[in-house]
Amino acid sequence: MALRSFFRTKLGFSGLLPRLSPCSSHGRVCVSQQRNSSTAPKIKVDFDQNTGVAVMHMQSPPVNSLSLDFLTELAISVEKLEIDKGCRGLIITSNQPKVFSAGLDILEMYGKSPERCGEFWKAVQEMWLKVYCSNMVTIAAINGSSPAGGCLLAMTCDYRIMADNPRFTIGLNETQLGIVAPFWFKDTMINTVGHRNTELALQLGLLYSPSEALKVGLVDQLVPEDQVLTTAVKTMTKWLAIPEHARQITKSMMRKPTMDKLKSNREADIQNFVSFITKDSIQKSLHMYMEMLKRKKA
Ligand code: CO8
Repeated sequence: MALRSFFRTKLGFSGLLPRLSPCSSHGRVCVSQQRNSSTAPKIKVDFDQNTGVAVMHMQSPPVNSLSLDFLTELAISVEKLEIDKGCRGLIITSNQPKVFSAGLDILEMYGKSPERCGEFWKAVQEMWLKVYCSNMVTIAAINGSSPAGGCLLAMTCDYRIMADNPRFTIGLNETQLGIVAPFWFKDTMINTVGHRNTELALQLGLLYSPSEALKVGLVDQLVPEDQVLTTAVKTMTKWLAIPEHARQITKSMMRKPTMDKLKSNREADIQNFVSFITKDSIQKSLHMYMEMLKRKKA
């Protein structure tokens, strides 16, 4: 079955082309919707057949925010690599300066219909399931800031290497936007940094500097900015030297309960998200947050 129709029929994706909602009255929103509707590939994959390692470059300007199109492209790229038996390792990195990923595209959650919000959330779930449950070794080469969904994407990998630049931050800052990280974001973080650190991080919406992130175990290694990718490639060699079957079973044993929890609650989780995000008070918080981002820039 062609991959595109596989995604449409098995996963319920509606295809790669964006479905744009009518432009909101806020000029800024319209501009960014145009940005999201760009047909340029948002993901570039370099696969080295000799080493069995693929490097996935996120290249969605300006900040690799995870829009519906972006998430769909990412999930399809991971799926393609997953079914290629020659591919054993995946490194995820960014081609955007200073930013790994700004997390979920806020414009996908603002002023959208419940149907569109549901479609978006399904794609967020799909991205997480594809990467968290991958049989491949996955390494996040975090060469810039990585808030919220960007942090989730990094935590979904097996190992995290971050650029040692104090201007970069990483964390699940959802409460700062007036929203609540869903249970599987929380579970992924608990599995990474433990219960107490997660409680502090989530309630306070903490964004950690690289050294703080290393201290709590949110990232595994810090290296100079220009060595993030080369270190990821070297680290991958070590991981790939472990007997593959044993490593894969071990990974599955560690992650399956978390994965099963979402798998058996997907529809309810989508409904929760839609009813939460479309509330007037939450829409207002998102609007204020976007205004704050704009003011910060001015
Ligand atoms: N979505 C959409 N647009 C964004 C986002 C985003 N997440 N982040 C930044 N942008 C836009 C900015 O508004 C700006 O737009 P414009 O050029 O039109 O003014 C452009 O990208 C560039 O942004 P900056 O000037 O701020 O770029 P910097 O390089 O100075 O900073 C940062 C980059 C650090 C990434 C900064 O942009 C930032 O902090 N962004 C916000 C990140 C954030 O808080 N993301 C949270 C998203 S929510 C999420 O991921 C999980 C939600 C879970 C939902 C659960 C509900 C139940």
